[in-house]
Amino acid sequence: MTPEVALEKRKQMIEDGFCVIDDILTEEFLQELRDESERLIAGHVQPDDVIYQGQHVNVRGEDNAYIQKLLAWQPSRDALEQIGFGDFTASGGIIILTKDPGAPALYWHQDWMRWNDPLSCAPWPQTIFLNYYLSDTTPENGCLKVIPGTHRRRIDLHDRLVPAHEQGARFVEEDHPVMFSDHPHQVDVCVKAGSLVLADARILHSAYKNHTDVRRTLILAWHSRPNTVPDYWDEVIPEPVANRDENAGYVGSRIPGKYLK
Ligand SMILES: O=C(O)CCC(=O)C(=O)O
Ligand SMILES: [Fe+2]
Repeated sequence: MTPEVALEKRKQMIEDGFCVIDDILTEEFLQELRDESERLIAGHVQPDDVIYQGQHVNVRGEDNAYIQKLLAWQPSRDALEQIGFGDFTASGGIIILTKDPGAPALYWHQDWMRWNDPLSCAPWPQTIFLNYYLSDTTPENGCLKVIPGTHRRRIDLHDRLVPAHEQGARFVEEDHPVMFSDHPHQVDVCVKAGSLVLADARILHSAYKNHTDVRRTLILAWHSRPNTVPDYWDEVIPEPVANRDENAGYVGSRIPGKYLK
């Protein structure tokens, strides 16, 4: 990645809340991950409550050499470093999320769990997901969709959504008119297998239903950085962030409050 492209990706993460980096995995490693994810899925029973997320297999790097290799994958680490995100560290595990043939859409949601923390209004990302799609994705097979800018700006949808995952969204009906809606500002994130999608945990995102007869597999790895101002940041620091009390013990929350304007 050239310095210009890296700067562009960082800008997109800050302004839009997501970006795509192509050709991160080699063809050989991609095939290893396909084989390994199929093996893991075969030995897994999908829980009933994750129909919208897919198989949902949790794997720790320390328990699986392929996953460890992915978490330490040098091209990804280099890309993060170039963008200025070298201080992000992996949680240590990944989740294999699928859209099996005919599987339903994923509901609109965001994954930030710290909405009581003033860091919620940081312009820069604190927690991101690294999404590795193991096949090409399209609206037909369940690609990701996002609403750019919603990691920092409240829109109509924020106040109409059922909170994500175990907090409610897993239990909504498949025809829920808001959770599975189309939004005028949504963007389809169609990628090539082996590309890397980076996204801010705060961004509103969802995924289409898989209308094909081939499984769409995703390996998702959460990464977070320290509660500090990033080295690259030379613009204004929002007042709540500047005055944040590191020892306040903010209670976790998935529901955006006063820090989402
Ligand atoms: O399936 C996808 O493309 C995204 C998955 C996701 O965002 C989630 O499960 O929280
Ligand atoms: Fe998500």
